[in-house]
Amino acid sequence: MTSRVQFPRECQLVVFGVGGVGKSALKLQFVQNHFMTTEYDPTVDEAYIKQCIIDDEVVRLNVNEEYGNMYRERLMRMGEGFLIVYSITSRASFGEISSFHQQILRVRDQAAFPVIVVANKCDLERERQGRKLAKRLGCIFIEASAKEHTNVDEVFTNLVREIRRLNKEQASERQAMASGVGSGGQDVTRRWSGCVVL
Ligand SMILES: Nc1nc2c(ncn2[C@@H]2O[C@H](COP(=O)(O)OP(=O)(O)OP(=O)(O)O)[C@@H](O)[C@H]2O)c(=O)[nH]1
Ligand SMILES: [Mg+2]
Repeated sequence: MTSRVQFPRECQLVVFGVGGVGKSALKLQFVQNHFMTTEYDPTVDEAYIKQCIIDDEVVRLNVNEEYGNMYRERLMRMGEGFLIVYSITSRASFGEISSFHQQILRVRDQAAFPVIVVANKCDLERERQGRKLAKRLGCIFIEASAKEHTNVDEVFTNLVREIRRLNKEQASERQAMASGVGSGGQDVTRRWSGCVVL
């Protein structure tokens, strides 16, 4: 009898957001469990990978961060799920969320994609306007503090769940198409995270 070793699936996640919102801090807190106290050096070529069990399934999360806007399209093409981070202390950072979201949908040519809007630095002040926007964009909304390790794991866990949910939806859609459901004059309707695409 042969036993088959199963390697965990690797999942590419990308963190977007304007400068200083805490992208590196979230990444470091999630992967290494500490809050960065010194300036993070983006030129250090280090992979940020964490193996986790989420809903009884093992996954190796590779967390990538955008520096400036170098390779933005490449990262948007590569990612299987995205964090769009703003800081509750910066209105300007909040203003850029929609633009990141639109660029992701355009680059991926999809009506929806696994995205989490993260209101970081929630240790500094309570600010709730992000919830409304995330709802409008059809994204999950989570407040986090990389400093106090609040909701850091929840951010990444929820994003992986979104990826799996969408993959399942698309697989069953493909199955339905292959078995002829939706043909013969019927409308084919695709549903993603609350959006209906005709
Ligand atoms: N109070 C507080 N400070 C934070 C938090 N997250 C990050 N910071 C601080 O915010 C500053 C910027 O954090 P970074 O993680 O470097 O932000 P970034 O988005 O990676 O910035 P760039 O890589 O320059 O675009 C640092 O001084 C962090 O210590 C948080 O949740 N709470
Ligand atoms: Mg950074």
